[in-house]
Amino acid sequence: MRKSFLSTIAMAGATALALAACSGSTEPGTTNDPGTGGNGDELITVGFAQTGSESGWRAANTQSMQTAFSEDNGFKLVFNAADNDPAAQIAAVRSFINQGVDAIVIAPIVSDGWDDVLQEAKDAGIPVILEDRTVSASDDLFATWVGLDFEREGVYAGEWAAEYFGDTPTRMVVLEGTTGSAPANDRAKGFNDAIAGSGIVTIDSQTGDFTRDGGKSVMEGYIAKYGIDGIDLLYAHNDDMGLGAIEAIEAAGGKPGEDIIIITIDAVRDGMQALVDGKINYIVECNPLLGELVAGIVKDVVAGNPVDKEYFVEDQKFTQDEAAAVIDSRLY
Ligand code: GZL
Ligand code: ZN
Repeated sequence: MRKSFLSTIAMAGATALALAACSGSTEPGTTNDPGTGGNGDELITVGFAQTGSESGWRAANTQSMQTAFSEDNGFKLVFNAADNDPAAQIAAVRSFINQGVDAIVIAPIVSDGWDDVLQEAKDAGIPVILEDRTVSASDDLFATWVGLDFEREGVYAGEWAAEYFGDTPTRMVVLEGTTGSAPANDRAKGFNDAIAGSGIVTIDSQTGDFTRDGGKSVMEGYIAKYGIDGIDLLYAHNDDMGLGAIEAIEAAGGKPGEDIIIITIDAVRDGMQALVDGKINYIVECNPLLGELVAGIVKDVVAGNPVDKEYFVEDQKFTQDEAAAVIDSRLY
């Protein structure tokens, strides 16, 4: 019985292939192929909804993703950068659904507001893979999240600050990441948990939207309000806002890394250089090189192989001396 059952399947399969061939199936890799995913020689069409180009980290992440999702690797990449605008990013995902891509990858700008469009992708049978940040929608609406442990990054930063200041009364200002984004929420939580019991007090906390300009203008406001000597510590949720703040501190005649101790997160090249130069005191890495891992997982998802619900990439952390030792060998 079993043998004949299998041979029936084999026959059906062969017929289906023959039909597809003689019906002149559309060019491989075009977006209206019925099933471009899975076959060895056809390109997998992937819609990638990137946040935008707000920081050095983002540039490194985009580069990593575009390199991994190449035609040589079996992909046709449809790329959209949403200029840090959540509504534009959701519209981009909707257009991927309408194009009938084989899979959608999203680096969600903010965590909320994703339920409807993720449901639409699910109804269209298009798997969604989150990279970098994640969403608050239930996890049956996406195949997996390939990201970073933002809360742990905040803990690493807070632990260093608590160690450095101990119970000395310390006035801290914070440059928060994009309001409502997973890294901003979790880096704040991790840091605040880690400094509990220390002498560090948050005197102000506003978003600089992960950009240098944002960090610079918010820091200018802090300096106008408190004065350089009214601030002991700056915690910036990414290097780029920290670098903008450094410009503001120096413009006001202050010495970043001395008058104001600075801790940031990312460890991109410019941040690591400022750390080596003594203008930043401690950096927690946030690894943007996720492309290879995400591309491999997309292939598994499209092929119907089981995948985990989340994959974390390890982050390191650096003092000024540690940065000097590694800066020339880093990939970003
Ligand atoms: C974190 C990433 C953040 C970076 C910022 O993984 O989402 O967004 O920390 C980037 O530099 O803009
Ligand atoms: Zn991170």
